[in-house]
Amino acid sequence: MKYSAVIFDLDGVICHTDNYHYLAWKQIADDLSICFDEKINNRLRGVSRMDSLDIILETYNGTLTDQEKRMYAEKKNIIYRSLLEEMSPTDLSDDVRKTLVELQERGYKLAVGSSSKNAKLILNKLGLGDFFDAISDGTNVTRSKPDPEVFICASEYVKVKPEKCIVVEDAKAGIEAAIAANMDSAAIGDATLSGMATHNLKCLSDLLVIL
Ligand code: B16
Ligand code: MG
Repeated sequence: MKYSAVIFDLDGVICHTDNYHYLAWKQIADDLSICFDEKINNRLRGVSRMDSLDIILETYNGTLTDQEKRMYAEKKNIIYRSLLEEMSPTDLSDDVRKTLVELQERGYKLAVGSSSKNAKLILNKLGLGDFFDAISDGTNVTRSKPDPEVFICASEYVKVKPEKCIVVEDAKAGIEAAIAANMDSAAIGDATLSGMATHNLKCLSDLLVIL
């Protein structure tokens, strides 16, 4: 087998919490009278919470102290987590479920590589709390994608060399992180537009043909 491990980004690959992120950030932007739309929201894909706030503040007429920034980021997270309460195993698509199960049966190590500090909560909500061999997320890294740290950690957790890992990502920053980690990548959604990935997928089960 060319690869021994598959590292999945979470938001935009396994599930779709984009709209929850959007609704939560929108409330913060409205509080600060900042214009915020889907186009700006797209730039937040794969980007950490604090880096996302900095992008939103690009058009803010004023300055916030670090303490105020932390307060707004925490407020966004409280709104976001209350929206996540809506999630359940029915939010896992048949295509994603089928792909994960088949890859596990074929003997691949399966890991998550997500920027989110809420990754474990989301996986539990989806009924995938115990499914993956390893979870590398926003709680074990100090640097955000496009830095490769989150994927390097995932490969170390499953004890597979980077050259034998493939990353599945929906964000350009995530594909850049995979390249920096010396890993092949499969892009889905927005990330396919970057033209930088090793493979482009129309849906997750296309992986079953590539691997
Ligand atoms: P949190 P991923 C990323 O998840 C999201 O795409 C991004 O929009 C979010 O800002 C980031 O997680 C941090 O999330 O606020 O929950 O820590 O795509 O890397 O799985
Ligand atoms: Mg993503």
